[in-house]
Amino acid sequence: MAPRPTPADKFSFGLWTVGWQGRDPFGHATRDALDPVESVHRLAELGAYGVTFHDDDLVPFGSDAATRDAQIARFRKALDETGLVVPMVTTDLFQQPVFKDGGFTSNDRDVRRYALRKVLRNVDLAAELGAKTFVMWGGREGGEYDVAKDVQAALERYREAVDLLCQYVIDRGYDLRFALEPKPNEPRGDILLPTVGHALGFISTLAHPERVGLNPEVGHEQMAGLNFVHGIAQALWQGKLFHIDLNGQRGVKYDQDLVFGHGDLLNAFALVDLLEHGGTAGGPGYDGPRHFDYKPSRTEDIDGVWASAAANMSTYLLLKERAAAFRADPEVAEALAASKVAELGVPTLGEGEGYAELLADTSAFEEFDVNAVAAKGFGFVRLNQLAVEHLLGAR
Ligand SMILES: [Mn+2]
Repeated sequence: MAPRPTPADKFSFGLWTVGWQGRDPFGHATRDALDPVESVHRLAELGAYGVTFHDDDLVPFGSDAATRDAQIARFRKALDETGLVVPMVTTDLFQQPVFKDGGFTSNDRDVRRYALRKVLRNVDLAAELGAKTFVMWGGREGGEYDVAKDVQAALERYREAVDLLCQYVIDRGYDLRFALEPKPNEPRGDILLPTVGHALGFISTLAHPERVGLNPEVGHEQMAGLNFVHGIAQALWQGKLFHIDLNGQRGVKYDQDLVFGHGDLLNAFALVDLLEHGGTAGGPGYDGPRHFDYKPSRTEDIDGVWASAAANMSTYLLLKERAAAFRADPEVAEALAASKVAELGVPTLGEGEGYAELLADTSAFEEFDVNAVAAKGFGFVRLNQLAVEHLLGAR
């Protein structure tokens, strides 16, 4: 039996996830549009604690001020009725034709100024609704033709935009941080800030780097053949995991946005173990929202939409149970010790030791038995098999 989620689990969903109608480049919608108010009620019934949105998910693009106010009021009423919170808000700078060459990094300066205005308006709404994180996925920031985009200039404009937004939230006194969401490609042939590593490098150049972190997505790293757990571990290590997008992806192909765990299940197990328990050697875990950015497959009807939403949460909770059992198993503790996993947390140099002391230590080199140490195995396969047996419920 899958455990039942409660708001204490901090599960959240984007309106665009359950609201996806199944339109893809090859086919029409397979489901009717969902009213955001209905989504709020259904997600609350399923045990979620939060709901997130792009501006245009909540208020159709181009609506007049009265329509916008009325729609926001309906949404707030649904939040009040259900107790759902809005931990994160994001801006759509990718669907409208005006953004076909991007928002912050469009070659057209007028488009860049319009994009900034669209985001600033949405930052005000995010603060009003109590969101703590403002995600920026630059899906259209990129290109297809190397000669048509000056990437250095594009990064300069990207930085200009993020610096301006940071200054705005600081001046307004908003308790809001920004989280960049890397993705290698799709919809652009190549997207700027394609991986966790690229985004971390970019953040280090900003005027207010402390205000800006990451919102990595499982599938986005795995589309590039990268190990998501490694990316998350580095983001945690640098204090930059501000938010996370959980979903499933099967290898290097288009962005599948499957249910969490419906891709690389072993990597998902290690991810939940890391988020819940931190590193074996004592590095930090994660206590923010467990946000699902998935798409209910277009083969599903509306009942399948809600079943898939529930499946994300069930899978997470099952993996959390399995990871706890793994951590509590004395045989695992013994295997972890045999593999010296925690020993990596011990500094390579001793207290107060520098290169002079290291050079003077004959046991580190002159007397070090290279062949004896090289002959000894690490036992990593046995440890991984214990993880597999816990994951499969065999222990
Ligand atoms: Mn995705």
